[in-house]
Amino acid sequence: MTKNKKLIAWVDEMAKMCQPDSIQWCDGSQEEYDKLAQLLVEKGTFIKLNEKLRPNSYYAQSDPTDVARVEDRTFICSKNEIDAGPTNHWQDPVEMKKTLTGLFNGSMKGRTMYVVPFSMGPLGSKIAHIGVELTDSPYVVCSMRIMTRMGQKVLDVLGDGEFVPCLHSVGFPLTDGKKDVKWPCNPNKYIVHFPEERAIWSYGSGYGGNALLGKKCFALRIASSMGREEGWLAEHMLIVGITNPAGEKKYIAAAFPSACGKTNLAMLTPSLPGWKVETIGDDIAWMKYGEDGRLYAINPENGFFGVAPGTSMQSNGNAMLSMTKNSIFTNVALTPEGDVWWEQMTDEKPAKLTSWKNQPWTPESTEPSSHPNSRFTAPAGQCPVIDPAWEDPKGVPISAILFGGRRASVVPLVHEARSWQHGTFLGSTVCSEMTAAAAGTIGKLRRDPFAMLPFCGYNMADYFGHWLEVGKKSSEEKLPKIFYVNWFRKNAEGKFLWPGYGDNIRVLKWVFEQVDGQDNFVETPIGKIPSKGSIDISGLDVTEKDLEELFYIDNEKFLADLQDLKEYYAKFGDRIPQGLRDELAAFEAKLTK
Ligand code: SAT
Ligand code: MN
Repeated sequence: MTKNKKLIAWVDEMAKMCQPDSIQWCDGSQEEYDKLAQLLVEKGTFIKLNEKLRPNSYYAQSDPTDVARVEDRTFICSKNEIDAGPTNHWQDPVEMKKTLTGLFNGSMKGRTMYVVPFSMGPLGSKIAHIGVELTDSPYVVCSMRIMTRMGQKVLDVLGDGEFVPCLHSVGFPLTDGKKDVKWPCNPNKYIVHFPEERAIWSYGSGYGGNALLGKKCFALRIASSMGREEGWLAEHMLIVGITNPAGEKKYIAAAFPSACGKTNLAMLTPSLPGWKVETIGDDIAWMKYGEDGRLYAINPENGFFGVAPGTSMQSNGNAMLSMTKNSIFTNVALTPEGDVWWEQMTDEKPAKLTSWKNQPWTPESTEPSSHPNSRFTAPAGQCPVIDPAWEDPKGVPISAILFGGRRASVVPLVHEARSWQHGTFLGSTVCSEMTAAAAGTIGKLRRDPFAMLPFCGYNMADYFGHWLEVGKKSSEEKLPKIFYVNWFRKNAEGKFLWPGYGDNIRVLKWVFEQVDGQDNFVETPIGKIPSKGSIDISGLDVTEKDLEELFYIDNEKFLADLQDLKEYYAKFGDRIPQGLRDELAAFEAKLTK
């Protein structure tokens, strides 16, 4: 229970609007979780998986229209439209509140409103922040218990303090004798952020980032805007600890657009003997300055909400081992034994499955058994390579930041920025080639600056400016060094030049040594690249010629990229900060010299 007046008053006010049959304050206990899971089993939302194969785990199929984040229904409602910027959808906050109040009015009739206090980050950490989600979905409550620190212990830490109010309804009131369905939702969806008020209202969806409001809504969109006001960074980054054979350890953070293997890198099994990689987080990093002028990062989350298809013992054994128990699986396939399966989990496809659409499935079926955005929800503490410091309230000192994208050509395996400002420029250039089969789009660049495109809670150009400002608060020696990687370069025959996966440790090793001051680099117009022989290819069948291709820099191609970037920057008009204009001009000069 709580004495927090603001919280009590807010719950009261929201309950008056949403009109639930009852209100339940969640304590976060195992008993409470088990009861809610049992309730979900009775409703048909959950199927309990075979206790012997997957203890204390559940399987859910969503409504087939509610399967992913809805970016076109996601709004940043700052007072002024320009503060949301050209990459976000905006509506006037007063208007939006009116619309939403209409929708939330009576939206929880016939249901329970759960009060879910949660901490993003280790309880009591100076880097952490608290939110409270009100939701009418017990599926969301169960998921929040895995994905965040949740319950009474959070209220204890909160005391009279500030919290981010997060209101969520699936928008399916049980009025006039309406029967409940296994995945209630509403075709009319709104995922709305009020950055000035630091509030989130989400209506109509029960899935992932639309509904688990601690994740993208709070930990990225609202937190990025809090960070801007308070001088810290909320980033779409994994965090890993790397230990070299001498036992020295460094932490790095890395941002990639989707489909670049972020979760795999976060749990990488190194192919180089003596090297160790340990996981702090796979999706989000919050970074604040420590007293020593270094940036310290925490993973604000408590679990992994990972894409299931493609995950296997080969591609990511540590992820597979993280979800052997106490996990929730959504929109994958169900086996006759009461376990889960998805595409590429095993070489051999099971003979018979129930698909995510609840249809019989066989290897002859023309549709995949699992939705491409099907997910596992697993406690981070179950990861076999979870870093011993992953719950350290101080966070871990970040020595390097990696950006990357998927590029078949142009961009080398790795290059290093000349400075924080240059690194910020590199972050702003993050893009991936579209792999969609749609005619004419293959190879076209999708710009995703800092991999934050759908997650930046304010004007993206101001966000670039914020990065430059953060850098000015410390000195280059103390700031993380910034790198840009591309695991996906191909040769003329269309074959990948780099093996990727566990061999990416070879690139991390170079990064580690650069941070250590080894200076194994040569200067190029794009930044520093490894000097000959400084990428360890021992035991690989990568040839010297392959390496040359991996690091080949074609000025003309970079100039074409630069043209595309200029057009992108133009969208932001004069808000692009001077520091990035300077970097762009300097880059162009180097390329044309
Ligand atoms: O659904 S989430 O937003 O949590 C997952 C993702 O899109 O990365
Ligand atoms: Mn993500």
